[in-house]
Amino acid sequence: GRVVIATHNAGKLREMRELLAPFGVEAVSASELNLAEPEETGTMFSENAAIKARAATDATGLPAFADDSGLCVDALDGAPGLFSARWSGGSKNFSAAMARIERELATRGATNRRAHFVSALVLTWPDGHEELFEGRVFGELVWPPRGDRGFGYDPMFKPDESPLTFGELGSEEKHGIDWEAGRALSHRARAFLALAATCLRRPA
Ligand code: ITT
Repeated sequence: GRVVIATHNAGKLREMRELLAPFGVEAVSASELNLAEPEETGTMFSENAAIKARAATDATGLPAFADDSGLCVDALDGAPGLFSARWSGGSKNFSAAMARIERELATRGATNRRAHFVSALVLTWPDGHEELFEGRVFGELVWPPRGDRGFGYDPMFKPDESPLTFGELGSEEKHGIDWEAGRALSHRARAFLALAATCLRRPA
């Protein structure tokens, strides 16, 4: 059947489509359906993902996936975290958001450049049932940013598993999915791997 991908973020939508593709589900996005964006009032990634997915299911009567994600910087006490999209301002300027991270690290005289991405993936069903899957990836912040292949904060984040930033990796490498080994690289691919393990048939 059809599912809604409840996002208005083009980079995220592309990745979620790629991650769903092997399962042969027909996916339509919240932007294609002109669905309103609900207010993200939660205090945790999982709450905001549930708000977005449930709003899409309520509006369409279809199952819906939503991802709420962010970059958490250790030396900034986890910021921008839940506010990762909001740090880019209304114009979604991630060069400015990355520069702000670098500036705040400098202001604090921080030498610790550890950070991680989080993805909370919620699947809601018309019968009220919902499921939550999470993925995380740990790494280092680089400066200046490198690569233009990803979106958001990708050019500034280098996962521990690779010498390249997410901005330098192609999306196959960023997902880094190995079905046989049950491994993935990105936070989002790790969340989808957890989902695949429980409620979807593994791709052939
Ligand atoms: P939707 O709510 O419509 O899905 P959004 O951009 O507002 O879109 P979030 O509230 O989850 O999504 O914000 C997460 C932000 O964190 C997002 O805008 C990106 O800038 C950043 N982010 C999340 N995953 C990322 C990734 O894989 N690579 C780079 N940046 C990422």
